[in-house]
Amino acid sequence: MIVGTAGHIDHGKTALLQALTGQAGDQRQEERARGMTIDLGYRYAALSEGAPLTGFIDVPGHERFIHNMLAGAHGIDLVLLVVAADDGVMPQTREHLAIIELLGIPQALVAISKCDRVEPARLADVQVQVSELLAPGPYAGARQFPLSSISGEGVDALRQALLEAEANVRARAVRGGFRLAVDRAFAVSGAGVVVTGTALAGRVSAGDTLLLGKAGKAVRVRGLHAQNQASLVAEAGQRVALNIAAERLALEQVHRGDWLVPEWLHAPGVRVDIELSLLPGETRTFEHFSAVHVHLGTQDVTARVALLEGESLAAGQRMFAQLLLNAPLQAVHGDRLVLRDQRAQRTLGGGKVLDPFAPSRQRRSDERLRQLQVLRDTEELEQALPALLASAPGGIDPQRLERQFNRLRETWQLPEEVLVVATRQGQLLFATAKWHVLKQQVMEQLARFHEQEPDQLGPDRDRLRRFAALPLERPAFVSLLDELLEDGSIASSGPWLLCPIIRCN
Ligand SMILES: Nc1nc2c(ncn2[C@@H]2O[C@H](COP(=O)(O)OP(=O)(O)O)[C@@H](O)[C@H]2O)c(=O)[nH]1
Ligand SMILES: [Mg+2]
Repeated sequence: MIVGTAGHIDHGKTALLQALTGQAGDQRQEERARGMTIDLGYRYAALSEGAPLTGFIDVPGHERFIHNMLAGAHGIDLVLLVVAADDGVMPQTREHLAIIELLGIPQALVAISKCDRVEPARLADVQVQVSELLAPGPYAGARQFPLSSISGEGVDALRQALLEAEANVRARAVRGGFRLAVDRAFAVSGAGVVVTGTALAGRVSAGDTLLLGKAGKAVRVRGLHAQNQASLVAEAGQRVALNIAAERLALEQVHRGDWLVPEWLHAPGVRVDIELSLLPGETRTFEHFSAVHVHLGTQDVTARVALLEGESLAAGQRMFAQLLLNAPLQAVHGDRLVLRDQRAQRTLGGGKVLDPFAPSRQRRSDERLRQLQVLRDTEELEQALPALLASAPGGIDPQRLERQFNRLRETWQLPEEVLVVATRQGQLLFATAKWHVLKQQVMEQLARFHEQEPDQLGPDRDRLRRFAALPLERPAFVSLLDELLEDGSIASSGPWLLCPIIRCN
């Protein structure tokens, strides 16, 4: 389990982790000396004897919080929101909370710190304040633990709650392809380049080959650490350090923000459709085509936002939107992202990735918006597919879906109503019923052609394709004709296509 801390500066985040783990605050000097196990800002401790190692993220400062939160958020299972009993809820408490809500971190617990400094009546007030703060969001009713990190009072109750959470942590998506968002890279003498990050999906083993960054340089995993311990495999939800090697791989070629993914998953895109939520506290409405910073994993990319359902978005509202990115983003369906203003100083809102390979044309069409609704409302490829196909008249490329959902073909359980059509340019998926309708339409159009052009033997393929004006790319159209020719529904004479006499008249 990975636990992140959040809360206003000086409210006692670091002191609390010290009380929970028994480990002293800033260990960075020491960590630096330990080679590959270096993981700045993280500490690992068992919450009780024999419990697995829990990773705690604690970074000093507000800006660093934001950046680390954005970077590590996918791996965080639980947030400890720390509110000091004397100050109560402060501006950074609100902003941190807004960010963890946007990022979709599954659970939160609240520590009311510095209880040794206040009277019981004040503590009660702050607890009410916190309840009200959380009430409208996903953490409504989150448990609160009044405590003092100095005297240790109340810390054990929180520890117990963390141990319970540890036991219930959701099983992560280990089935997809491995995804690591690189947050640091450094050289270790004797080993070479080491990168650290949180594994967002899948599993990696020593010896695997992965592609690095947008250029997709192939690197081999020579060795790895998971949750700060040497290991042969690491999987989603763990903090990972990978020792990577490739011909002429220099440290300068590896950057924070790079991804490591298997070859089949490597497909950075510059148009990403999302569901955008504007923070409730935003004072200005968000205008179509505003410039923003997009944070996803450890990536920070500037972009413009095309609103798809209107010209502006008011505080607290949601809308489908398309990110027009200035650099490619390696995203998959369901990823959470955060948008900050043009100067990357203020959090505006966030979103959920729906389609990392969004179309540039017809992006606001009814059909497209229907697809986006399906993508918003379903998590699983299998659930989404029939509805996606219903609004994809030209079929869908399965390789695209593999990357969009981070699911290799062999793991799919295709619903019966889905048809796999082989074309000269690879496979396409269609709704079985739609494919039959398309065949009917081609036959009708061919009959109409004969009516209109009685002097001609028939059209050739391309002429029929133009004449029929079906929403099919040429390879799919050719496959469709081949099926019709094969079962005798249409006939041919040289390049000319014709209706068999009996059927046409
Ligand atoms: N009396 C008291 N002081 C605390 C408590 N927790 C933290 N502090 C003090 O508050 C200050 C800020 O704490 P720190 O953990 O650095 O806050 P952070 O910025 O949220 O990490 C330090 O001087 C701590 O000793 C507490 O429960 N009781
Ligand atoms: Mg601190």
